[in-house]
Amino acid sequence: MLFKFKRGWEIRESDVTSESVYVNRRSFIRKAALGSLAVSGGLLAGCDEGENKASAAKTENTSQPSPSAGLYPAQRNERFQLDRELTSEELATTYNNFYEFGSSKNIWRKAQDLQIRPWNIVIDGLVDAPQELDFDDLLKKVTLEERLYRHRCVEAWSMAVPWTGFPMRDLVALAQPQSGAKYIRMETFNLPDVASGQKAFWYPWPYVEGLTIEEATNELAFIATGIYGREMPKQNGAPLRLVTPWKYGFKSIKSIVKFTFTDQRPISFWEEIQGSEYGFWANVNPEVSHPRWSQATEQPLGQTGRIPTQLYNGYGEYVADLYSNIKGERLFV
Ligand SMILES: Nc1nc2c(c(=O)[nH]1)N[C@H]1C(S)=C(S)[C@@H](COP(=O)(O)O)O[C@H]1N2
Ligand SMILES: [Mo]
Repeated sequence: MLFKFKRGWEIRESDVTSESVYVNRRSFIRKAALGSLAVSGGLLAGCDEGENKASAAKTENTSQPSPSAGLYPAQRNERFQLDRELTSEELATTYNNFYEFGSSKNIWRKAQDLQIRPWNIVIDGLVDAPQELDFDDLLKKVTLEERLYRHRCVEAWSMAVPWTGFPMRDLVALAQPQSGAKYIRMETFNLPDVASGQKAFWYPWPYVEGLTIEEATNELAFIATGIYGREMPKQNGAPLRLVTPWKYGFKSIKSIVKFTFTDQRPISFWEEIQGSEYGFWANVNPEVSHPRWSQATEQPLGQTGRIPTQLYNGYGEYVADLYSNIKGERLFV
């Protein structure tokens, strides 16, 4: 109901060149080549089910009782202050990128099909403590806190939300990486029968992302398990997702099932699709444009008017040192 009227800030889907345009163009070419390939509804960009009518309450997981619900809300860590208003919970939980459930922003209903309990997490590779553990057992080994962070999508929309979670360095400590481990490769589930976007064979499923160990142990790198003082809604990447607020949003991989410590730089989902548009580092920089979007300004969800984008999304004091000795690399987009 709330969204029957046009939002002032609104970027209509028809006005947005989504992250999927390149692949969809490619998919049309492939389909033409394959001739009579039947395309089932909903797999292509723009096949939206209509207006968002969600209320945040409706997005709550009602199918299973959660053993960890009592951990929320967690105490706020006041070190991380915002320079802007929080995005409304309703917008942040109904305007999403989660290509596993389709390439529109309106995937929150479909995402409810994801079963998040039990949720097995694999930690493997170059570590002294390889392990498989249940998500709720992982939560017993960490201390949850709330952090207010900005989020900047490469599509040039942004939000500011209260995440609940724990520092990624605590997960790294659990794994006990060996000295040869230089990167952490993360992977999302691969369940095409549940997440119909994964039936789109032109995407390199499962979604993969990666960080260097230095990035992952930077104090900003966060594993989020909740948002707005409650458990993570499925559409935002339940039960656990990465949050790296100085990088473009596509780095913040959702619904992670595996952390692999490796000496090889991981090739991420979007890099595999179009490496010239989505590099490994993908740090926010208003001066480095993406081929399809200027990065100079951004549209905060829920606001009228654009605002300037900041280098490292305003987090340079925390992360600029990570990159000061890296030469000859494309650090931005
Ligand atoms: N597994 C997975 N993780 C993902 C994505 C995705 O499609 N699949 N989209 C990314 C992009 S492009 C953005 S901007 C953020 C969006 O997070 P939000 O929906 O919670 O705002 O999730 C990122 N993580
Ligand atoms: Mo994004």
